Amino acid sequence: MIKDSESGRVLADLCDEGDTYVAARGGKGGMGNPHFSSSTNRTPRFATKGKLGDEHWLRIELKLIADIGLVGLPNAGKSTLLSQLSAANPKIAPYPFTTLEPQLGVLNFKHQEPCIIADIPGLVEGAHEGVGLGHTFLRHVERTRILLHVIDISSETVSEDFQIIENELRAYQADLVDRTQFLVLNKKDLLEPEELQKLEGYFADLGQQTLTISGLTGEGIHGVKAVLESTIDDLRHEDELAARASQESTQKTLETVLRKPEQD
Ligand SMILES: Nc1nc2c(ncn2[C@@H]2O[C@H](COP(=O)(O)OP(=O)(O)OP(=O)(O)O)[C@@H](O)[C@H]2O)c(=O)[nH]1
Ligand SMILES: [Mg+2]
Repeated sequence: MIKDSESGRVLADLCDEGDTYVAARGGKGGMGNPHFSSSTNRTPRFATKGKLGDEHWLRIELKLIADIGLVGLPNAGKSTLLSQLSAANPKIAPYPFTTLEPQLGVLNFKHQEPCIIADIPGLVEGAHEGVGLGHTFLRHVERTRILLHVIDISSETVSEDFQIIENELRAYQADLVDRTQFLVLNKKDLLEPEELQKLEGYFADLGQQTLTISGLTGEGIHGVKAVLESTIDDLRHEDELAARASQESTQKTLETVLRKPEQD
């Protein structure tokens, strides 16, 4: 994304491969001496200078284009989940802020085209105001279709943990929380079945779609893949319908415009 550095106005958004944008045009070229040669002056000793080109200060932002984004508090198990879903080999360790830069993985499906998952560094309370690392990286999930909010259910403060991330997403960009989102209840191996059931009930009452897994043992990973595959299928189908509808409406507008002179 290319923005004017002073006003912040978006000048271009290069989303597709091969997209180009001329940010500053070069000045008109000068005329070299051959231009002035004539039958009487075969080797003119003068030339004209070119004009100055445009100058702008720009801000260029790189936003990863991934289909699925992993968000959550540090140490929740995001990188572990990425390593289970894809062939990516991110660093995993039992302390916060193991992941310092976004990591990408490719998720292959049985019947669908593969999709890209982005694991971003852990978010903390106040991330949208610049606390921790996360806020810098939230822009990388802006363009994802699905968010997986990974939560460590062995934490003493699960509901607060959940709320912190929800608040951060909302504070960063309100429509991030409205995105297709699944709450991944991770580390089920550390909980008794009754405790687990209670938590699942709690989040279901909040209207959350939950997926319970253990990133460590791999339990529930198949379920996550299946849900992602069918969700991606639905979203791609919606995209196709939207594209067709917009094509039809352009066609109709064109037809109306073309028919108008006849009526006049
Ligand atoms: N018992 C258990 N431990 C897990 C599970 N998933 C992840 N862990 C452990 O939790 C710790 C943190 O995992 P990571 O995948 O590095 O967590 P993260 O969310 O990527 O952390 P940051 O990169 O710091 O944000 C590691 O020690 C993992 O082995 C799980 O399902 N069960
Ligand atoms: Mg990590």
